[in-house]
Amino acid sequence: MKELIQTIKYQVESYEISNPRELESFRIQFIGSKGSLKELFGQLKQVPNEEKKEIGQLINELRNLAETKYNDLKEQFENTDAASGSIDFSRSGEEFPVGSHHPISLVRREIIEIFNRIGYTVSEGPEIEDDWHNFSALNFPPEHPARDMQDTFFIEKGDNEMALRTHTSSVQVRVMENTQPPIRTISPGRVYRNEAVSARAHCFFHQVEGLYIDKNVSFADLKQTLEYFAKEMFGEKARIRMRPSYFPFTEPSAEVDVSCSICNAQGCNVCKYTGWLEILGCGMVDPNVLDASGIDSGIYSGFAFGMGVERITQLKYKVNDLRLYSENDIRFLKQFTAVL
Ligand code: 2U9
Repeated sequence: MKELIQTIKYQVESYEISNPRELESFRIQFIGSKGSLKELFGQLKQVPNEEKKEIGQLINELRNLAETKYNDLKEQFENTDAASGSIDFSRSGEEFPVGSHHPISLVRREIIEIFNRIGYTVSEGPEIEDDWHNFSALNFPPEHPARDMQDTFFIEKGDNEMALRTHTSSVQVRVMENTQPPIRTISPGRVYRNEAVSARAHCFFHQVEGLYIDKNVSFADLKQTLEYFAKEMFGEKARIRMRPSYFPFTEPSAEVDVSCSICNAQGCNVCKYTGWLEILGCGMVDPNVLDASGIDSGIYSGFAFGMGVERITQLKYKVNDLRLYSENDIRFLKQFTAVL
């Protein structure tokens, strides 16, 4: 028994306490209702009568030792409390690192907000698509090169051949299948192309595609909408121009350039001395596409557009290598800390 008391005395003396949490652990271990001292007092009953007095005294001394240590430290910690005035409130706060949003997220959010303001909702859909939603419903002819292994990642899924979507138009096909016009929606999302990775091409990137279907929708509506977008995104001075183009899902189709904001359309190395930068593609939805998804092309017409978020980000933040977006280099990412 004496040995046990000696061991616990040594533990009490050598117990290191530097904060209130450790002090509480000390209390529980030695003084508390299930602590060592309570146990020692319990064992005193089994001590022969002639030794009881001496052992009892040793345990009492040990209890005093533990309680004194506890009370002294408790007082010490309480005195360092704010109430005692010992905290210096004028001391500058500790700095803690602030994270940043990824530039693609920032720009995607900005694009969404711009279209939200003129009544567009956001639609999302699967990244693994069937042939119908990714190609056939969008009027891709059977021999179109995009249907080739070289351009698209195909996935075997049982008997079904599926593909990683090559554009988010597939989401809008699903919207058309499930909703009657008026439809006014944008679909942001990640898309995949079977390309060798370089500064200018990647095997995945992000798109925002837009779709507007109603009675009497015209090319003039499309142009006005995209001019609004360009001014919101690149500033009041921004102008757009349209060049004829071709896509299977729109007719007529166009590519859209925005005036170069870097040189005020005067010509610089970014716009290759043309004063213009390509930002998106667009067109009137091909009547075949409307009919394929159950929308009567005799009653309704619509326009659609598509843009790469990386491209818009490149122009807005002057990022000239696509690989930077997915390499997680902290030196690149932390440049966006201040942008909300
Ligand atoms: C439906 C019908 C038509 C979406 C459109 C484009 C033109 C276009 C490219 C821009 C750069 C893709 O990211 S990119 O490589 N997109 O040029 N996209 S029209 O047309 C649609 C969408 C949905 C139902």
